[in-house]
Amino acid sequence: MSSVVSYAIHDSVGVITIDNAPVNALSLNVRAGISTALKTAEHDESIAIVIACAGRTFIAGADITEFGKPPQHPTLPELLDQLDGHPKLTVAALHGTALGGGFETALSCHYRIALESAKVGLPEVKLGLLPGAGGTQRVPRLAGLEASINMMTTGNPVSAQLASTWSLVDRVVSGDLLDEAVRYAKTLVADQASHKQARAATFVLTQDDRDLLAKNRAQLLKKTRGENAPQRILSCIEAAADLEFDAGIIRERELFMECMADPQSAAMRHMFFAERAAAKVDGVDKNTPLVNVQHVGIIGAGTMGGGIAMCFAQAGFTVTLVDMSVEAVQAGVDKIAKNFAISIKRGRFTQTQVDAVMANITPSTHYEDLAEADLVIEAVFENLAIKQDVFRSLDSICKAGAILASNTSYQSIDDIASVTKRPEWVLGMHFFSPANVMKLLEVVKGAKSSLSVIATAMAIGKKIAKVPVLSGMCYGFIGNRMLRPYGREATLCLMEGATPAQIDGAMERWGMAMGPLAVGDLAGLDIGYKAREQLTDAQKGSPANYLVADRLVEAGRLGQKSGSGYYQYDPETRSRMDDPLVMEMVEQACQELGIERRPISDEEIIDRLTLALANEGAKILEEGIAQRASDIDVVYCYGYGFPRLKGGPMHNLEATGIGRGADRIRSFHDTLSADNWQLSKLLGDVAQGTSTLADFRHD
Ligand code: T1G
Repeated sequence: MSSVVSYAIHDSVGVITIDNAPVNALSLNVRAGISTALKTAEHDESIAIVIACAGRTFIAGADITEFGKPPQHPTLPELLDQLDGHPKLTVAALHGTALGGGFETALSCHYRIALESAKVGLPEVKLGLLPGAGGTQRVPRLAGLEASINMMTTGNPVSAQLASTWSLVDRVVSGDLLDEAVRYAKTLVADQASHKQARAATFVLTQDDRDLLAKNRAQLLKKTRGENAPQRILSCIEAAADLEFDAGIIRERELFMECMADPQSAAMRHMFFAERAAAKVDGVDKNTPLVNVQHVGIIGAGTMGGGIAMCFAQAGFTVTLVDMSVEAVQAGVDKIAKNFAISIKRGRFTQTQVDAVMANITPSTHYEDLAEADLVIEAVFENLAIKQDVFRSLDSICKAGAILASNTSYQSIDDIASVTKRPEWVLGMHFFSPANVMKLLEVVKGAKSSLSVIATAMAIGKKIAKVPVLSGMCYGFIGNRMLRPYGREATLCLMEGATPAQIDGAMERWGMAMGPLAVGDLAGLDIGYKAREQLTDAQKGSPANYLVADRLVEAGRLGQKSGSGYYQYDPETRSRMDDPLVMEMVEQACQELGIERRPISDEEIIDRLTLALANEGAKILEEGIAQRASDIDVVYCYGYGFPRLKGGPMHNLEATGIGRGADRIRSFHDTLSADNWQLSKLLGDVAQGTSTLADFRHD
């Protein structure tokens, strides 16, 4: 046997055990090992076969790292053909998360037994793919239409119990899985149970079913903003009804190969690995000591502080939520309870679960209650002096060895750390609003932040189900620093000839979750207004960048919260409506500034905004603020609604051609603004082929 697959007979049952850490992915040596074991079992004295896995999970899928390389035999479809046609009765023993090709392997067995804690799923759609080893043909035959649509277009795993109601799992057990599986196999043989093959089951679509498929096609196209894989999955499900099994497999393979060749899948596979790479910090390894954090203090019970408290309480931490007055902290707790009540209504939590989480939160108006906290996160008003006062107090009250973090969006971590005697224990933990929903967490290291403190913050980010990305210190860190040129170009497109609806529409049709001006209205135009009040005219740049935004705020048009900003908002539905008054303000400002408006194409809007992001991202990379280009992609996809099917601003630039991008930036430099469009050195080098974004590391 190979090192990753072993075979032995237990109590007359041949047991194939896969041991390929960390997730038993179906790499070539695993496929070859299983194939060899099946051949051996065909002729030995075993009466049945069990396929099981060592480690924390049954096979979690094909080996994604092999994608894009020439296929190596046996391919997974070849292996599953061998398994499906095996002369002996086969049983898959499932624990952990049997996913993708792993669950397809189980579906090619005659029976499936699972631990009650196990989950099964077909997450390929999250990679821009589809189950390409028979899953789209077997699941409909076993589980029917609605379960198939649910499993394959959401990609979300389901419990073994639910899978058993869909006939995808035959037995759910607790206790020793291998013992139970061997016993189950022996019972099946003794009972002369049939060699149940999914391919033999029938799957028929009624007209109502076909109407449901058509409805799902339309819904998914809108909901995913143009992802192709879900559409191809629905076509596979239709093929499962319209074609014989083998013909359906051929159709599935055709559509799977279309997915594999689709830039959307390359982008989504890039994001899969980018998210995991982001958790790795240069200089940190498994020997880096982590601070033990159980008790978390949060200063500020406002929107951000309350949302942050929810994240930690849900993850089981003890939380002390502090604000200046009983009314303020109680208002924060009430808001948290209200948010959880909505989750209960949506069926996400039970009341019992919420009660347990709420019990983790203790309100307080005394910093002294944080004396024994292991980590304190400050989430007060975005003003440096106020934050420094908070950190002075915390520094004198909190125990030695407590981490002091700021949720600041812009302030210097070094300026904050400088007022403490423990700068090594100070860093930024920048959450995104709403903090209990948005996945991104920017961990911002100060000049003196220790590696242990940084590593602890990154690990805690994962514990509270966030996607942590490390950022160095600069104004706006990674995300908000890139947002400035992005917002600048949106404003200038508005001044130079476009309308809010054209700008936002172009970006949303391109794939952004929300257009830039609508985002401004959502966040509140007064935030930028207040930030600009602290800047000199020179720092603010050309008045064209902000004149209209200032005038909107001065007219009381703060955005959604005041009912109008760049748009009018329906008070009931909060849907946005164009407002001629805005264009009057724009045209007035253009006259004052001598700007002659011109037609601007959607393509120019998209190029200016996406290249503004990528060019600033390249500068951030050159300066060592971000560790790697893919970290920047993670920031934008998880914190700013950048479409995963484009893979983030840096991946998108490479996918659409860095040479073209560099040329467009140079032309913007010459035709729009030399100041705004300085091509980053790194992009210039990469465009010449002297380095790649993926390989770049700040020395
Ligand atoms: N292939 C290769 N490496 C994988 C992998 C996979 N399928 N899944 C995980 N890894 C690596 C991951 O990069 C990380 O590496 C380490 O394992 C731990 O992962 C034909 C075509 C199973 C729920 O999409 O959802 O089958 O960073 O940090 O949080 O139809 O991994 O340590 O070097 O995520 O405990 C379908 C993807 C593939 C499942 C575990 N399967 N994986 O989560 O650990 S396509 C998937 C996951 C397919 C067939 C199709 C999760 C997990 P490193 P981790 P985790």
